[in-house]
Amino acid sequence: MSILFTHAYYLSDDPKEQKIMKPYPPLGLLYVSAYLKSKKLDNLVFDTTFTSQDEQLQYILNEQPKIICIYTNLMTKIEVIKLIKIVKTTSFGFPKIILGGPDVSYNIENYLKSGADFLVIGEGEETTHELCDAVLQNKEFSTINGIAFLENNSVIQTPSRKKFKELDELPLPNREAINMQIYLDTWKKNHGQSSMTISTQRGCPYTCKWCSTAVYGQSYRRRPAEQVAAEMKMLKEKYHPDAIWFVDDVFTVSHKWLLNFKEEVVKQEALIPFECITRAERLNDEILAILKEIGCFRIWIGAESGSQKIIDLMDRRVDVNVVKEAIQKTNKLGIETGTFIMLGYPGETEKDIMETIHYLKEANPTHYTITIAYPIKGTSLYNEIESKITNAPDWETSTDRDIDFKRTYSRKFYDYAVSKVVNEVEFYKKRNSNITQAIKHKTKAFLASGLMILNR
Ligand code: B12
Ligand code: SF4
Repeated sequence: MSILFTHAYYLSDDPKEQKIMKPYPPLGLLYVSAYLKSKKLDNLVFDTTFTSQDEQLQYILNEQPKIICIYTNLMTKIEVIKLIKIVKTTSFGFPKIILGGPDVSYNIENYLKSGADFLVIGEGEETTHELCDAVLQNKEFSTINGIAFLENNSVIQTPSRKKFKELDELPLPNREAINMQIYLDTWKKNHGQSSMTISTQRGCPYTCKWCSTAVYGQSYRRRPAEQVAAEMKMLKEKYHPDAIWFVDDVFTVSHKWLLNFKEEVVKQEALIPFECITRAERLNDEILAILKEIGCFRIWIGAESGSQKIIDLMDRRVDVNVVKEAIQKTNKLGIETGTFIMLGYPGETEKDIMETIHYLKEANPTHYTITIAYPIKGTSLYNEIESKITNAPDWETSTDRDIDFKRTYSRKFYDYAVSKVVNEVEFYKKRNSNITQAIKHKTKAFLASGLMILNR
């Protein structure tokens, strides 16, 4: 086979995820593979999640593909580059390397100089099809929109490709090409229930400064509700998942779509319990009732901070009280809630961190995650802090997560701030039910406060 799709995420190399054990297949790559297949460009998919790089290399050695298309994101980048350097040799037949995915758009020169032959910028389906066809037929490729390549060591970037308008024309992700069962079994073994992903939406119309819009831009396009329900019905019959995660940026952004979706899942008997991410101001009593009715068991509602000042600095365009109320209302309905917190955003002070603790106590989400803010290339946040970068390690062997910049306090301060937030919130939750545990958390929070002072 001439074309191989692969990625470079190896679960066995990810101790953090080995504790979480909620793996999902690379959906975007499966979308592109399916599109090529629908255009009669047969291709193979080698899914690395449950394999090692050695097994992947052996596979490539056996298949000797002419083109290797690799999904690249911020975290898998280092492994992708290692992979390129190994396969661009005689024993692998010098395949052409095409990279796509969210990390390539703003790191064009670096990826090309690391050995990639072509980058597919933005949505992958049409561009990868035209590019693979040109490479295999030895046709001119410089007229293809949405790509980048090197010519005489200079970067050539062709005009951007128009976004795919009619999402219903896209074939479903090529899930048959990979071993879906191993994902389902891993979930079942670790959590008692299995889960799969579905994408119904492309793009997000909002402007949060730290968020990467490298693939879909500030667009909003939606698949017809009827087609999404049909996909759920198919997954239900073929894979029997216990749950679905809609990987959409703002699942309830369109209330009209959600009403249609409700009708369709009921009509097509396609209901599968699901979780989704949305924004607080796109929820109201009616929408929450609909979500509950159609099997939504968890809603992730972003706030990122309990301080309105920080939310505004992020250009998140939401009122912290609206987020708090949305979480409280969702809890009351018996739907689990989750929220994301970011510490160390430029401009954040201790007062803002205290407001975040207060917000978490009052909102009381079932789950929350805390990230120390980092600048993804191409985001407004990156552009804002670029002149304040204090640590930018070698590009090929580090990720954007390793970039540090001058913040209000030292980097160490924020590690202790995370501990303070977690322990204050745990103290608050346990103060009336488990006094021993509560005291333990209060002591840890006290210690963290001391270390924050020392590391200011
Ligand atoms: C689901 C998801 C996850 C899941 C991944 C599970 C999985 N295997 O799918 C989990 C929760 C594990 C996750 C983790 C992380 N994620 Co994430 N995630 C997403 C999310 C919400 C959806 C991805 C998706 O399926 N989209 C739908 C598909 C259809 O779109 P797509 O993947 O972009 O594919 C299109 C193109 O990229 C391209 N394409 C895709 N693959 C390929 C391959 C080739 C060869 C080609 C040519 C083209 C191509 O064509 C596709 C179709 O047009 C996106 C946001 C988003 N809306 O996309 C963030 C997103 C991808 N994640 C992001 C980040 C930062 C992370 C983390 C680093 C977060 C963290 N701090 O830990 C980790 C990294 C994990 C890891 N080790 O890789 C960023 C990526 C930024 C970047 N520059 O890389 C995004 C864009 C979020 C954001 N807006 O900032 N994530
Ligand atoms: S954080 Fe969510 S709402 Fe904000 S721009 Fe990104 S996807 Fe859109």
